[in-house]
Amino acid sequence: MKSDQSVSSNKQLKLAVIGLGKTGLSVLAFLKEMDAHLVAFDTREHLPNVDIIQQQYPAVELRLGALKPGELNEFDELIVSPGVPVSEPAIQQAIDHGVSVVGDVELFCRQAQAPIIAITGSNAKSTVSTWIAELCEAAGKSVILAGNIGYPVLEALSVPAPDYYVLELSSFQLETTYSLNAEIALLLNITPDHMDRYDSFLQYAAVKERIFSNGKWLVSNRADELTLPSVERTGIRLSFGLDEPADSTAVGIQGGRFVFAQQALCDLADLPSWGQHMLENALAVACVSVALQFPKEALKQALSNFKGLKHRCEHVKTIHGVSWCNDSKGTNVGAAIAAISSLHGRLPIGGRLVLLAGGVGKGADFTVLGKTIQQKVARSFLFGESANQIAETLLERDYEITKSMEEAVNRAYEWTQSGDVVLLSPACASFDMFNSYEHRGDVFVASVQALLPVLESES
Ligand code: UMA
Ligand code: ADP
Repeated sequence: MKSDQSVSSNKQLKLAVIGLGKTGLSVLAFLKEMDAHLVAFDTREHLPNVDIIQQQYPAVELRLGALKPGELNEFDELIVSPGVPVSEPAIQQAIDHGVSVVGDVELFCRQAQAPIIAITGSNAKSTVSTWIAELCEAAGKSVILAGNIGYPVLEALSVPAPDYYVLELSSFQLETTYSLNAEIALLLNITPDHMDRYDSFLQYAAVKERIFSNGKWLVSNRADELTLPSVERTGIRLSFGLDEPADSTAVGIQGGRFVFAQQALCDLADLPSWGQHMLENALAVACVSVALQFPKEALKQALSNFKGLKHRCEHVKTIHGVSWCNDSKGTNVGAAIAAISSLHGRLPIGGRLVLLAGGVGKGADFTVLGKTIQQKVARSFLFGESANQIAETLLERDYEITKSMEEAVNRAYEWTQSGDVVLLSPACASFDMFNSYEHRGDVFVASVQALLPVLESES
């Protein structure tokens, strides 16, 4: 692929924008002023916003429906949205014809005028990216947070450059990015996800590792070997972990403090009491503070003020001593295991953990999740496409299959007693029953709230 080709330098270019969701629309806006022939594709036959697109971009040729064999071969460059697999035959044919295939993040990197802090991982990306943005602000720096978090990177180029861009990057985005040279690149963790899109787990892990391409500071997770940069990477290594730091490439915990190079960064006593996975996330944030030499006060402020994000292990309500927790963003096995382990480690004495899970499995193997559930969860209420597949990893007496979120919540309510914790951490995508993970979380919260009239009439 022609990674050095600049779409902004050649007036004769013929460009294809593939996928017309958030990313595709941001690409059209970015390329609007260019004197290039733009053709926009979407494999959906009917786009709800087609009239608006045609009105806003009258010069853009719109082609809807399945991509035809060979129809992309005539282009100079394809700008492909992250949700469109590059394995799509028409895209592969174009690659074979020497056509350059890039994503929006590549276009962004070619133009960005401020250092980039790039974050990827199977889980915790949004949490850590947001936290890093808050850290930069606590240190008095201006920052734009963009990428997979929901704000397309090219939209960030339409406003003045900040001191730092903080980019949450997915594996899909990394696949089509060649010019990333992050000031700091963080690879938080790697557990299986999107296995319906990759040939193997190792292929997925190798795509994640691309975050380190030409990076200055390369930050990895000591507890997860797959996050280490490959040997040929030249940047400065830094790792985070819950253990004691062995040398000055490591941030860790020693004597009740976050420590780097024998220096205390902050006291655990000054921070909220988090579960293990949030502590790991906080250590990743501390690595950024170390690399950018921010004052310790800024780190302490950012760590102690962080409120967490909606739909991530979010406490909803305690009803008659039963605590209800919304982790709807737990969309893969690794996330659900982290949430289960974190809450299990903090159960009140005699309390039991109850799990609500299920949805679109994305080709996942639920065996490891099953083992964790068997060890840590007293009862599971399963729903959606993968309910039976998850059930196969459990003992029959330990789960129930339910037809809806409302039914799962009601059954969990009937089953629990004071001291128990009910966790929604589905380990699956939401699209079989909901519009999004936010919608799923909202339905869960509404179902929990709806228990109250029942309670009121009971008491
Ligand atoms: N489309 C096709 N053909 C296909 C697939 C999709 O034409 O084979 C079209 C769809 O019809 C639709 C458009 O492409 O019109 C959607 O594009 P998209 O799926 O790339 O989604 P965007 O709206 O552009 O949002 C993307 C990210 N989505 C995905 O990666 C699936 C958003 O991440 C991201 O916030 C946004 O760009 C801005 O950068 C979401 C996500 O689910 C949150 N990410 C995955 C995750 O976090 O696990 C990776
Ligand atoms: P992402 O953007 O990668 O999906 P989020 O910050 O949105 O990450 O969190 C997604 C889920 O990941 C949360 O719901 C939580 O259960 C889980 N999670 C948070 N931190 C960690 C961690 N350090 N390791 C594993 N899972 C985590």
